[in-house]
Amino acid sequence: MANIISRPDWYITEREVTSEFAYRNRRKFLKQMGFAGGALATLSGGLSAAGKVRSLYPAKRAAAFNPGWPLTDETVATTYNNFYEFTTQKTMVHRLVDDFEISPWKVKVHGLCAKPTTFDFDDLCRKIGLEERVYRFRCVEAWAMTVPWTGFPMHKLLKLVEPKAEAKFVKFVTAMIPEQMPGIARQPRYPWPYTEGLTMAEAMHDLAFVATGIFGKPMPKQNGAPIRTVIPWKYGYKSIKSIVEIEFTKSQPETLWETLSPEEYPFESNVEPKVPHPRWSQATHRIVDTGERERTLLYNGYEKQVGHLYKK
Ligand SMILES: Nc1nc2c(c(=O)[nH]1)N[C@H]1C(S)=C(S)[C@@H](COP(=O)(O)O)O[C@H]1N2
Ligand SMILES: [Mo]
Repeated sequence: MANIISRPDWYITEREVTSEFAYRNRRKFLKQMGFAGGALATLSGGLSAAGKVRSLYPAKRAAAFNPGWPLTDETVATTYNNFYEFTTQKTMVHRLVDDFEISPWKVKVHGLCAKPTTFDFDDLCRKIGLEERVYRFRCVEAWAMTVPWTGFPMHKLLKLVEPKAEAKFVKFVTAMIPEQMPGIARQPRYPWPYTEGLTMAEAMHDLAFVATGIFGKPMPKQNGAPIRTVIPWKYGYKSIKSIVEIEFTKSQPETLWETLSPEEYPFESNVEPKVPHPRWSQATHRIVDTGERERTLLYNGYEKQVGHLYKK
């Protein structure tokens, strides 16, 4: 979704695939040379240092969410990122997150609820507890990966503050710290902070997940540390990173992408292979580490679980 006016996205994507392969070859080379450990330590920089919650990892994998899909290569999943607060160049995000401070971290949950609360991130993890779920993840740019996420179902968090009956939507807000996030100043016309939203029914669905880690470890900063959402039946941009605020609202919240381009990135944004993006097909996607093409399934394969939410 980079450069929504000046350049089609597939251009960016293909260019970055090339650099991804170049990177992987370099890694192979380093491995042959016996430097793999050092190279990986540098390249996966940005792991959360939240010491107290570290003992919660690795969390137990929930059997119902372990369908046996091959997992995406961990290095690819943590070095090929969309996080525009840092840069629009996917393979560079992980190199720009060092100054981003994620501890201590607070999440304010407020709006139409009986018990608005500002949670300390570490306390929240220990209070709710963590589990692991393997989900398919499909970006609107037609690439996909399969990731073991650690965290908890969103409803467990939302219920803590007792949402009121008038609450129809949930709005999410990402941290906006321009001194630590160099991408913000580079896109001055974007309506920062990054915001996203769900209907109440979507947010309370058991598949809607709040992730605090991946691959059995605390969330790398480039993947949205310390806390992000994962909504596996919607395009990737609905899964908002580094959340500082959650608000229950009566009316549909504005989102960054819908504000920028409503025809391309509407509020609902379910994965629907038959509904093309105005500039490309959504019928297939590329598996991000193997490069294989696959058919995209309705609701990213989660039709059985979420289809009832959208029956008209
Ligand atoms: N705050 C914020 N959240 C964000 C984004 C972003 O730029 N900023 N990019 C989105 C997009 S387009 C995708 S595909 C996913 C990518 O998540 P990943 O880097 O963990 O794969 O994050 C989403 N969440
Ligand atoms: Mo995306």
